Amino acid sequence: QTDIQSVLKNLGIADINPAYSTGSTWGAKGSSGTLDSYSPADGRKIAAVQLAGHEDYETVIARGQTAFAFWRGIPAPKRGDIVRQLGDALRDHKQDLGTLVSYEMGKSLQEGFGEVQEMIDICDFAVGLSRQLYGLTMHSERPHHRMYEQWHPLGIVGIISAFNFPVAVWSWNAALALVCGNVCVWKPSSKTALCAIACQQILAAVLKKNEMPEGISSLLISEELIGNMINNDKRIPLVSFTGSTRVGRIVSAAVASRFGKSILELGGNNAIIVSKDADLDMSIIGAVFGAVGTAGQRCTSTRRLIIHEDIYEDFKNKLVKAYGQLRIGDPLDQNNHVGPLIDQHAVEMYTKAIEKGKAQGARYVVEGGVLTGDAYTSGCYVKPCIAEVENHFQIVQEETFAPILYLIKYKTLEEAIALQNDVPQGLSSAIMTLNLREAELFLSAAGSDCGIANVNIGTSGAEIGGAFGGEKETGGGRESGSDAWKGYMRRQTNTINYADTLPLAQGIKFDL
Ligand code: UN1
Repeated sequence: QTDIQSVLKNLGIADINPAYSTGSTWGAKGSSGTLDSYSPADGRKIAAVQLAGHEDYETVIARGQTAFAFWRGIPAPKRGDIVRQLGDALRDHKQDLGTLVSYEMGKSLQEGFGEVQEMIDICDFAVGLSRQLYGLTMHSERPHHRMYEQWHPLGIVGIISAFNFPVAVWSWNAALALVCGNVCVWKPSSKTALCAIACQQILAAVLKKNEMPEGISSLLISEELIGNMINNDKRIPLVSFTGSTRVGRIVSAAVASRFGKSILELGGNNAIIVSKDADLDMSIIGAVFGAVGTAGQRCTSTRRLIIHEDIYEDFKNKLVKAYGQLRIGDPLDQNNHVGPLIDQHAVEMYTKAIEKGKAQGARYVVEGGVLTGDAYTSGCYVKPCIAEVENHFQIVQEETFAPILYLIKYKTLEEAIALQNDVPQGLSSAIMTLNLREAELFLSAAGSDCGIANVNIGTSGAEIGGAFGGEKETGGGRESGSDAWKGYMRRQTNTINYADTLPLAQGIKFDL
């Protein structure tokens, strides 16, 4: 039994239940009610947190604006040093923060620690980046002219994150935004408010130690109100949103209508193609972890397996056997593979998806169901299940955030790639094959249409070093590694004339 109160105490948040924070200042002036945070692991209430209102929001934005004027003047490597210290603080708090993630969100303890590790990794990445943020130099067509480009910060970056990665997604955005010279305003999922308060507390302590002003990193606890305010606020030039395609569509339209920038990380409908030339044992591990890890609540969770007809029956039997060995229960108990869904609403969506699937022709080879009994009193535990389907079934075209895995049979790789691409979403994809021709075709322009395409690795568990995100209804945004930092800055092209005449571009003559 984990003593969650001492975890909260170790994280310094046992007595904090604010509506907002601008750093070391926590408050709730214009609070619009309270919200209880429950653990899906045992159904217990962890704490009550206040919800931010208009007045809180205005306080946060005003401090953010003042802080930006200061922060953008700090040299990027110095900003990087503060992010380095954040990484160090996260190393110190990995045990407690990972435990809180596991308890409040419901993912396994190993995955909770993994999430904190992703935070540490992105801090390391951002520290290096803080001495780069490179622009290019170009050759001017005019004599004695120099042309180059430089990157400037944007201002306040709004981060709206989801419950499923309650701490890592914030850090991918915040670590990059901060080294780029922006300040951050975070509206986390109200389902994982305590994880957010813990992160804010850790960063606030680092900022305070460095005598930084309030407003460099702010937090607003809210259900929908604050998200809408952020989306429509001209003072927030960039909104990074992680969540459903349905809400993403609203965010995208609101931000675009005021010519703001957005980074959208929306739904996935990720498939693994299992070739007849695959290493089947490896494929089973990749497929099962992808489908049941985080109880199927990752954007990158494996939702579909597209399996070659020659090995279909064999692979299906192996899968059914593997599912028989899954242990479902308390995510903090490291003997269990699968924890609960986030809440009972999620359980309802899971149950409905199974019913809809059956009505549309899905044949379940591993039956689902809600678990009951002493170990499952929260009512959030469900059985991972597997169904044989056709790709065009409406339910298969949708992302259900639950451990439901669909099996589809194929004959040729071209057909498999077409099936893999034939969904509205385009986040992650994978092929299991030892055949070089197949692997390369899958990665070619005629292959996967997703933002992430893997060979002999499942669809989930991306490293932070690469750009993370996807195409089509996944939203097109990129976060994390590679040059995703450019999304957090504005590019400026500069031309400098050191001649004693003023030649015009394109050879235009203009004499006075
Ligand atoms: C998400 O589900 O929102 O690739 C992000 C992965 C993780 C990130 C998932 N690194 O599964």
